[in-house]
Amino acid sequence: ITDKSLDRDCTTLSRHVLQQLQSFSPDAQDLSALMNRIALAGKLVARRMSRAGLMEGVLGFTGEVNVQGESVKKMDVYANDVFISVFKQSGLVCRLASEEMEKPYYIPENCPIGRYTLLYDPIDGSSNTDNNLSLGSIFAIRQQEGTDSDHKATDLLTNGRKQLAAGYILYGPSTMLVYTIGKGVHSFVLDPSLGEFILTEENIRIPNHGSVYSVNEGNFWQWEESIREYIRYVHRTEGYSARYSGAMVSDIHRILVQGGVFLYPGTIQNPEGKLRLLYETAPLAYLIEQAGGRATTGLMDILDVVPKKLHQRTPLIIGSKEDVAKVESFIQNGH
Ligand code: AHM
Ligand code: MG
Repeated sequence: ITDKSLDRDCTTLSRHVLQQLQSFSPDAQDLSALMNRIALAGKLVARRMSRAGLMEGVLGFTGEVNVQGESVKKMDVYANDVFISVFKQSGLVCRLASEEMEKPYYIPENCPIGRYTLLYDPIDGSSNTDNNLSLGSIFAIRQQEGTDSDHKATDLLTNGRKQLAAGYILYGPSTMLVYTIGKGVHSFVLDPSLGEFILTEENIRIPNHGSVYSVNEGNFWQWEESIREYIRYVHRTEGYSARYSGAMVSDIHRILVQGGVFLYPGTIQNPEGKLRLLYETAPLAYLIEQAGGRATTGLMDILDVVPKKLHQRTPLIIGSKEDVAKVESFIQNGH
């Protein structure tokens, strides 16, 4: 074993966050502790998923419908609660807002000093849960502004440039955590024998162009003509490959590594599309921009969108700079 590999084997997530900030300031300590908690939630979710088919009561639906009008799976509830319970013990987070909860969840005992809000999608790609396919969790951390004494959380209705940290956990053949605190994008793999996320790549850069396009083409006739025209362009241009898994964390992770573009456009019936800004599109936009890519609604950068409500949706076109620009030019100029 060389010193270098030993060093790499020892760079845990919390150490990495501290190194990024190069100081022992209170902020650095806080962010390191917060990322550590997110990692713990990821480990708990990964552990349950790894044995899901062997245990009673893990897979399938609860019978409830969430605030988005979607059927809730048992795993959605479990993962949602895991994040709440790990942050209850952290002392740092006063509020959590997620895809599965109509209103933010307050932890009153953390509120006088709790300065942070966690925004998260506990299970991204829920339809993959019962099939043993890739899933994700998406997260972002924001500073709480004001006291929010009326629990209306209006300070969350600001643009994505206010995010302090963002990233995702990918539950694939291995469990990965990819994050940014505004200083590049870094990936970690969970070593189950150590129970630690270990650094695997620092300062990941997304290629400027890639051959993958990732979109649910089943919606073809529901889209605006400009999106259909872009897809026709892809079909007649040599070298493109379609990849769409049903979990955007895994599709966007592929694009982060290999380049390309992921699209979830609006439809004529739902011009805002499906994905939600605060805990899906804005965190991923922040991360992909930090890696040198772009994320847009087609008309404006995702990070400039100011939501009117907590669960606001946005169209999403995200990935390599050149590929995103190509889609944008179809939307804005028709070619
Ligand atoms: P979810 O958080 O309820 O799972 O929804 C988000 C997911 C994305 O991961 C994925 O890209 C998309 O929804 C799939 O939706 P569709 O089946 O409409 O293509
Ligand atoms: Mg989701």
